[in-house]
Formats: sequence, structure tokens, C-alpha cells
Amino acid sequence: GSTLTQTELNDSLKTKIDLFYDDVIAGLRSTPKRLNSKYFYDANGDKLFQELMNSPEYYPTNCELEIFSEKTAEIANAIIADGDAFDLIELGAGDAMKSTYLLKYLLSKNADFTYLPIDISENVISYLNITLPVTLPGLQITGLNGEYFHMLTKAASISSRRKVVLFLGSNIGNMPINDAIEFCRELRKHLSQGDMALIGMDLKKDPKVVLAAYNDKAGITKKFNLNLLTRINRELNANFDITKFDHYPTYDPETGACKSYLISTVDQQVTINGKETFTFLKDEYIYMEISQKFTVTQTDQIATNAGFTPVGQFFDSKKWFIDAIWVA
Ligand code: AVI
Repeated sequence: GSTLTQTELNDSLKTKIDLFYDDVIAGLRSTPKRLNSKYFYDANGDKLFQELMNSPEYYPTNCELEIFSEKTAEIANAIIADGDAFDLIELGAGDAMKSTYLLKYLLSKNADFTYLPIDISENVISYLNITLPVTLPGLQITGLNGEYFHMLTKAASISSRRKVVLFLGSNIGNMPINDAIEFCRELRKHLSQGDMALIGMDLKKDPKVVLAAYNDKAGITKKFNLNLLTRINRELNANFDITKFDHYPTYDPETGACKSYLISTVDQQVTINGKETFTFLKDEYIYMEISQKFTVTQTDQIATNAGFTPVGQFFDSKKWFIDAIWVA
């Protein structure tokens, strides 16, 4: 098995709340101000994201569900490979709705595998550990709560079987492209030759369709962004007035970057934990999230750049989304 790196060791000595606090302070001290969208997912954020996935404008989930429900056998056959035992590891499993199609099919084919969902949200992992063995009898599951690479290291220390890593939902798009490539290189380092990755990526399309998905009429995306301020208030003892921030989503069809900002509607100050005070000018923004959209060519480039060979591509009928299979 692998051992922890120095950074992983240092981080593991800090509590989750310390890491959250450090990240928020660093982000709000920087120019321009920013917050990391990975913190969107507390219990309320999970709920809002679920709502968002059911909203008429948010298409990525439906596209990927179509791929997993219509192309289950093809995807399964591609990852079963030689029929040897393997670990099916899912990064950012969420409600595992898409992977459930695959898990069900693999079980019906008596494939020898263990499902290891990894998620930053404790709620998600305890939910999956409890519900999946009921909905999928016979499923071997070990949920891992924590940061992706810490948990991948842990997964490798538990088992040395071939690994198939799922990274769905265009979660990869929540990083700027260079970070995404760096992320895939890091992923490659945690894998051995012959291991696989199945990566879901949202593709470039009509800019109006993209922007609408991040600017839903019901205002769930706005609540989803503002919820991070509420989380900071509650967990880090801050006093954001969320009525004084507005949600501003953008999409640049040239770069494929869909970004969201919270805009301060007045001059104001916010204090965190009674000691760190931040000044927001009227119209100043906090950069909240990127949801990168890709061309198919770009998805291949990311794979090869990170040391993978792209071997399979699955699309929905509109070709709005891709699930690509890469071999390490
Ligand atoms: C989880 N992630 C891929 C979603 C996305 O589309 O970037 C999160 C999200 N943000 C706003 N709407 C949905």
C-alpha cells in the first residue's frame, strides 16, 4: 500500500473546521476575493444541489443519466475488461444515482467487485452506506468520507485489486482547466498500469442552454451559492448578511468557462470569528465557482496530458455530455 505524503500528513493533523477556516480566510484576503465551491456541500447544500438536479434548466445530470441508463452494458463491458476482480471507486459519489445503473448491471453479471464511494460530505457517505446495500442486495460497499486523494490512498491501502475510478457529473469542470489536468496527473499517480478512469464531462453547446442551467428561474442556483455564506456564518462564526449579495452567473462560449460570482450590493464589512474583518465595496465580487465546458478534442487532450489513453466515448442523444473511458 501507499503511505501518506507530507501534505496529507500535515492536513490530517488539522481538523476539518481548521482547513475550512484557513481556506475561507485566504480566499477573502486575496484579490479578487474568492471562495472554494467544494464547500457548497453541507447538508443544506446537498439538498439544494438535489433540487437543482431536478430543475428544468439543469441538464447535465439528465444527460449523464441517459448515458448510464441507455449504455449500461457497453460501459460495464468496457470496465469489466478481462473479468478479473476490481475495485470500483467513485470520486464525489453524491446520491450515486447514475452509478446505481452500472452497479445493478455488474451485480446481474456476477462481476467480482467492491464499490468504494468517496465523498467530502459525511451525510452522503452515511446515506450510501445505509441505503445501497438495501436497494442493491449483494453489493459490497465501503464508503469513504474525505478528500479524494487522501481517500484514494486509503483505498489502495485496503486493497491491491485493479481499480476503476468513476469521476462523474462533470465534477472535473469545477476546476480551472490547468488544475483539472494537474488533478488527472495526480489521479494517474494513484493508479497502476491497466487501471481505468471513467470521467463525465459537460460539453460546449448553445451558450444560452449553458447559462440558463446556472441561472435557473426558481433561483435555486442563487440559494446554492448564498448557502456557502450561511455555512460560513454558522460554522466559522461570521456575520454575512446574505440579503446584501446578489448572484451573477456568466458563460464565455470562447473558453467554455461558466463562472458564478456573488456581488456585494452595498459597501459593507463582514467579521469572521470576531477577529478577521473583511471590507466589501458596493459591486465588488466574490468568485464562487467555475463549471468548465469542454470540446471532445479537449477531453482527449486532458487524458493524454495526464498520462492516460482514451479508449472509449459515450454520449447522450444530444451530444451535450460525454463519459470517457481512459486507461492508465
Ligand atoms: C457538481 N458540479 C458539477 C455542478 C456544476 O454544474 O458545476 C455544481 C453546480 N453549480 C451550479 N449548479 C450546479
